[in-house]
Amino acid sequence: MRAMTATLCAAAALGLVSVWTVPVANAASLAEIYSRLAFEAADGNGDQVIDEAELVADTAAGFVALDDNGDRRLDRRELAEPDPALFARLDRNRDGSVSFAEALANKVEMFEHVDSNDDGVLSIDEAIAFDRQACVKLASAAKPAATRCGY
Ligand SMILES: [Ca+2]
Ligand SMILES: [Ca+2]
Ligand SMILES: [Ca+2]
Repeated sequence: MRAMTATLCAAAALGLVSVWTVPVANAASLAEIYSRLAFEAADGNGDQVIDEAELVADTAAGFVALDDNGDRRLDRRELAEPDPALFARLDRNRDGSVSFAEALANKVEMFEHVDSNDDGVLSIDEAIAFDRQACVKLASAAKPAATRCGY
């Protein structure tokens, strides 16, 4: 299960793609199942919370899985031609590719925002909120009606 989950999560771990945009009737339950699987995969020590070290490890795993040519940068092709607005948000120094530092900066920002009780770790409920926020960001960056969140 973990290997399959890792593949499924690779892109979503970076907040770059989202299965929360799947336009099916039961998308809400799919989204929550996905969030729980992603949470389990990211919770390396199994203590039911995701700390910042686990977030870094999860982001790194996703980054490596997407980096087809191994140059430690994600270009548009490796990101499956993302929406230009989304890409621009990730590519902070505007050099045309997303470095690990840029990908991580995006994740850490979201982590801090979603850690609503400020205890420095994400619970499952906060993680679901985190996923939902990633989806909303994607949906707002995407063309209207092209995607919608499963929550
Ligand atoms: Ca943990
Ligand atoms: Ca690359
Ligand atoms: Ca860049």
